[in-house]
Amino acid sequence: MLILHTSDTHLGASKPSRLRDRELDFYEVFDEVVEIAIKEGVDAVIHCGDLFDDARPNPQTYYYVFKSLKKLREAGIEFLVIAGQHDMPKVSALSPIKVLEEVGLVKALATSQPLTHVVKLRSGELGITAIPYADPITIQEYIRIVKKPNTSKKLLMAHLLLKELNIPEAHVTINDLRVSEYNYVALGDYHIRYEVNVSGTPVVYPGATESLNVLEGVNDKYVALVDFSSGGVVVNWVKLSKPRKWLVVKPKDYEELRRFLEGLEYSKFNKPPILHIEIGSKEVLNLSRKLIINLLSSLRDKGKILTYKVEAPGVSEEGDVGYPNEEPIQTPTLELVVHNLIKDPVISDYVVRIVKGCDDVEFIKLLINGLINDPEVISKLEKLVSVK
Ligand SMILES: [Mn+2]
Repeated sequence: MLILHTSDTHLGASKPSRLRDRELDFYEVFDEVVEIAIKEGVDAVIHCGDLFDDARPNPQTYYYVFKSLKKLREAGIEFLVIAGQHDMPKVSALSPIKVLEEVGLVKALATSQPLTHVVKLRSGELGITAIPYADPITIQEYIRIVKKPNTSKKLLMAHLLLKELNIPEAHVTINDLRVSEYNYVALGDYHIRYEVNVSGTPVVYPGATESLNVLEGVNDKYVALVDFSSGGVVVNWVKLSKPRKWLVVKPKDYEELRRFLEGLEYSKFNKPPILHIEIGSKEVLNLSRKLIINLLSSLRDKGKILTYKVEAPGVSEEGDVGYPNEEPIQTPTLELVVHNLIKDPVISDYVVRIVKGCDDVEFIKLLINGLINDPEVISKLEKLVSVK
């Protein structure tokens, strides 16, 4: 029995700078994971949470997820998933994972409660204890109440942070997980690859498949192939080729940066990389800011790099040279377009509400009253029609 373990794909994310190319990066890498699963002929893909970046994915995100998962379904490969915090709506609403389950593309093993499953796969039965994301106290309660499966092959899937990672918001220790009761412990939530073996049981975070920030960006990305065929469980790592590279450069001044960028072999990257520059000092940055930005934006415009960020010690990110286009792009709303066209706030509000197909009785009353009692409204509307 062969299983592909992945997690934290954050589909729909577009960091940094809300770049369209970045959003596509995440889908492209997810599709690579699917292709690897098909090529390796795995029985199932297990996803340990944060499949989506947002609990309300946009149609484009669903489009790409459907497209990739359909390939798995056609190949007869199960996609088993638990919810991470990003897959969980803040208010009472459906997890997007449930949508995928309804159309037959995934098996949602745990979206709000821990559950124990026996999944029938091509090579036999696999028992899975599935624990979705929760706060540390709830996770500890989940671990206490959830039953281990009564099968020969046992897997624990959870979206949580181990205290052994030395990060502040950790949930539990490896000991709390009762690792020895399972053949393999599949984890998600930590974005960097991590593996320990606890008396024969691998405890594994495959890490995120694309990078959400520069700290993750400097690491290679992997999925784990988990082989249950032999006596013990064997983990083989497959390095992903699609993730975009981030380069961290620490030049002392402009000249050093220029020389470095001149000597860089851009063709060796699979995609134009993201540059993260930490210049020697605040003074150097202030002195040569214009030169630096000119150099970088020219590289970006030529398509040699995707985007860049410049920092200096002691210079906070706010108000400094951030990624260009970091400001959210204002999408032209209907209200904005109509208002710019008509200028008159009252009339443009009427028009917007009529265009949107208003069934608000109060508004219709207001509109009729306006038409009857305010001759100016009629004359404005008449002018509008005759001019346009
Ligand atoms: Mn995550």
